[in-house]
Amino acid sequence: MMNKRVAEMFNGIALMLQVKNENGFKFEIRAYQRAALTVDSLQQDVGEIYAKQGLKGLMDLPGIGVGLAKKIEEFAKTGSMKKYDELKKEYPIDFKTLTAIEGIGPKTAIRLYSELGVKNLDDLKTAVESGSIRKLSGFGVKSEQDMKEGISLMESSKGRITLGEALPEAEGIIKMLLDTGFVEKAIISGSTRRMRETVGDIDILAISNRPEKVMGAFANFNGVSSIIVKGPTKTTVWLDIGIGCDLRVIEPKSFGAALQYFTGSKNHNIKVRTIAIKKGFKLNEYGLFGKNGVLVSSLDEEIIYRRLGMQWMPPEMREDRGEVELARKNMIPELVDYGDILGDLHTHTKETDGMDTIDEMAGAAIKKGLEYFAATNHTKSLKIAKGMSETQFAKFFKKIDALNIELEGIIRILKGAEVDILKDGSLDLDRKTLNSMDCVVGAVHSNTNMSEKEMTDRISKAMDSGLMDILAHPTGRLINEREGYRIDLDRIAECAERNRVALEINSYPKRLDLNDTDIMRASKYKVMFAINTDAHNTDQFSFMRYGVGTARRGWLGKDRILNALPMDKLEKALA
Ligand code: DGT
Ligand code: CA
Ligand code: CA
Repeated sequence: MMNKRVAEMFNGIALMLQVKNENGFKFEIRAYQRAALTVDSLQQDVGEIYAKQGLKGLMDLPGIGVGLAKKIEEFAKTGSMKKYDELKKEYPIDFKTLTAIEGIGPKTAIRLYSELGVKNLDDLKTAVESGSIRKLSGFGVKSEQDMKEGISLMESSKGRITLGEALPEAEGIIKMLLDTGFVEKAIISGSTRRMRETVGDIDILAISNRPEKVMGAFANFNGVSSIIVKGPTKTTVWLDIGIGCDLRVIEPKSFGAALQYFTGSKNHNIKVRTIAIKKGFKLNEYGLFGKNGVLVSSLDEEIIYRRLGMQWMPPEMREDRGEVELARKNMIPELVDYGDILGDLHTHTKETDGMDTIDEMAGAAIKKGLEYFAATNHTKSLKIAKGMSETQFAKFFKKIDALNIELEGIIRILKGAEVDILKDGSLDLDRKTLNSMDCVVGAVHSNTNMSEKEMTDRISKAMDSGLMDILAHPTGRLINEREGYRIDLDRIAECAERNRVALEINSYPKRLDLNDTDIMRASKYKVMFAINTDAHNTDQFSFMRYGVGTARRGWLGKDRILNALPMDKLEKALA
């Protein structure tokens, strides 16, 4: 899949144009940014779209005009983009790595380059260590310390990418393998199958009687940057997206055993194998064997678990967090399923920092089969996102009213906001405006550097207003980028229960907030959860599965999910 590299180049071009001339290129910069977002969240490979449908197919994508389509074509044909290469000569800076560090935006990256000669992470580390950051005007010891923490967070996460990057890539590989015609079955295992929030490497299992052909096709896949080991039963490659991928060709008869083994997690497997040994069995990737090495079962995962006296359990639960004990007592809960979600209660439009109009978002939501979705734009204090005032919301809601009449019986658009929870715990819009909404999503975006008590008080006060329906991304963490702000989750969940505020499971791949362990903890309270995409364009409605996977990893059932309710019941719950 080449989406990642294309998106990176578009973003890179936008960044460098921004630096080149702060006031010019505005339109062009926005076009590149929008295209990067589109390509990045696309689940299908742009290379494949181009191969099948040419420039026309590319131009059907949101935000891709003829000029940008030609850039993608150029990349598909040559593996590079002239415009990007030219700009890069002027700014030989590793923007991608540097701007991923908390507190460094493109402008700071340029200043670090022009004033200190910082081009990459190594240079930055040297600059931080030598104390030269604090000497720049506008910087101090504090900002230098923040950068240092940002660097160490980034280094500790090195080598793992988000599920939102890994899963589409793994699916692309599966499709390519099946398309060769030499593969009978191909399936994702490992952490990707468990829907873990980050993935260290992708693990794929295939059944084929032409393994050498399969390995050949795999090694030639367009997302592969190098081949690490190539053999007839196992091949390991390095992918352009920055992680490795193991492909194993296995015997058809050991499919179930291999799937169980390579799905993991390692800790889950260790626990299951210990039980097998206690019962006089031997369990490995080839099968479950009895006393004299007699095969008991190997074809089917479910039967293997059953022979061990356990219920089958969803891969998302296999982390050795008590699921084995439950399975032995036949008490595996029924988890919310990927098809159970009927709506989305947190999305953005062009009026603020979204990329698409409310009409376009409605069209995409209909395509996804949603019964309803809430348009929840940012509020006035959040200036960088063009947050809206009371009057702007009133005007925007008239548009929604009109659209709802047009779309009656097809989809329902709920009027809402992602309202800022200000420093003192008050909400960023007046009571009258908030009361006019169907769905009020509260969120912290500013002054995040508070003590745990202060932050918990602040959020609790906002929920106590009685005006909020959902608390968005409760911890504010960004995977591989920044830690969440400090909160007392027990107090927050208790307060949410009291005020009937749902806690969000934000599906944005970088967020997944609340995460699996937080969900387990919060679900001890009688609180509902809302699994939302936080979509900023039409494609991002597809993020929903990452949130559902996270909810399943937190053992949630459908009855705990607000947006698994049909419209009539949801309306009552929100009222
Ligand atoms: P990752 O790649 O770090 O995101 O996490 P996984 O879980 O995909 O780990 P990986 O790729 O090292 O191994 C895939 C699965 O293979 C793992 O979940 C369980 C199984 N496995 C690997 N090593 C061992 C082991 O030493 N013992 C057992 N019982 N299973 C193992
Ligand atoms: Ca793996
Ligand atoms: Ca692996």
